[in-house]
Amino acid sequence: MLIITIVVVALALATLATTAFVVASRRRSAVRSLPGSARQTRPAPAARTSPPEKVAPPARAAPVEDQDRAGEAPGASDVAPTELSDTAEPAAPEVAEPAAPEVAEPAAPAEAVAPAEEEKPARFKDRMVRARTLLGGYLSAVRQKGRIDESTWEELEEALILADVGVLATAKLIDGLRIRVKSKEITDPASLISALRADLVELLSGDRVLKISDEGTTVWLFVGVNGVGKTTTIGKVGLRETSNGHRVVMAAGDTFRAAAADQLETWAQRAGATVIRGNEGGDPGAVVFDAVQHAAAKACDLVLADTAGRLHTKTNLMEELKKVRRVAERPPGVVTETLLVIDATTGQNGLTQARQFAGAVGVTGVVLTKLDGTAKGGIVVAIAEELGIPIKLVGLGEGVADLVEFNPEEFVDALLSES
Ligand SMILES: Nc1nc2c(ncn2[C@@H]2O[C@H](COP(=O)(O)OP(=O)(O)O)[C@@H](O)[C@H]2O)c(=O)[nH]1
Ligand SMILES: [Mg+2]
Repeated sequence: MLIITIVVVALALATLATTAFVVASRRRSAVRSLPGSARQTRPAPAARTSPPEKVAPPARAAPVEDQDRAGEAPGASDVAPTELSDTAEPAAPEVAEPAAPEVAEPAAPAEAVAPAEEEKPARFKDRMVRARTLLGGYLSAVRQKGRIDESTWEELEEALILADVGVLATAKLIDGLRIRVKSKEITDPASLISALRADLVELLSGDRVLKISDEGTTVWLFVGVNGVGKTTTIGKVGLRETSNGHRVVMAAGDTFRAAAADQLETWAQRAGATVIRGNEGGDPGAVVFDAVQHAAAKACDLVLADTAGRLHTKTNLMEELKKVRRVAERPPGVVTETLLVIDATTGQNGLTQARQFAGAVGVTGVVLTKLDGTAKGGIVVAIAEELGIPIKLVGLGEGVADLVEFNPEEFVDALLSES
């Protein structure tokens, strides 16, 4: 009897232990598969990271290849918009290296080689290599989203600031688009991108004609800081204008170094133009005055006046340029254009220069050089928006055919290119 009782009690205990074990293990597996478990619901970063991949350093080194890699890089979304705006300026150093295949080809020293007729005019999309690959990822991400929400605006803002459009112009563009989305005029990402494109084209559609005076001798003054491409631009414009039937005199108003006048002479020979030069360190105003007198005496109708981006003396550059302008205006001289030459690779610095020169000498148009290769391009928008100065000519390379009339549609297409 005792034995039977012991066996029954032992069996009961064993059953209890088994039941407890099964219940406990079921609970554990239930917790693991709960939908709200913290680790599993943290969003996979893929969706949000795809556009900033464009910002990651490799994008600069190998832009074309990167198009295909968009969407891979987790963690790139950590880059905040404010940080991006700060990086807009110092982009120059790393920019020097991305010798993309398209850019390599125009780098030949045009001065000594091929005549103008043999060179095909440069195309924006082919040359704006960096700008072209900068915004593509952002725009594709905005488009693929399927709807417009707060992150859409963040992407667009980030993209425009990154492309050098500048904080003010970006805010203005975004605000305008937001109003139209609110009023349901724009309802989907594709229309939003089209509207941005149209706004940019309109903003950049200034008067691009370089004016010739009917009375007197036309003078086009070229101003800008050192190294931006003034002398090269005068050479290219001179060649273009002599081909258009004008009789051109070039004034070597950069008397800071003799080499500047020599450089101008090389271009003048090519263009069939005359150069008037003074002594090194001489008065730039006197050189321009002589050039106008010479043009009038020889029945030439156009004077292209080079100026210095720095001076020998402590005289303020802006004061000196005002003086040059006054002298150039003496009859028969008529200054119809004061063209500010800006190097597109200097980013927001270009905007600062534009403000200073515009305030001092009344700039009528901008020539934006070096838009090929490493420039981000958006500075064009910043200048047009903030100063209302039209971009008249653009340098897309060093070759003689690489100075072209600014074309807003082609430019915006290249800037907003998604391929
Ligand atoms: N890549 C590129 N280089 C340019 C362009 N325009 C000018 N340059 C180069 O910029 C350098 C400085 O030009 P220069 O005319 O001497 O500048 P300046 O000091 O303003 O007269 C030269 O090596 C030019 O060949 C352009 O549109 N693209
Ligand atoms: Mg020069």
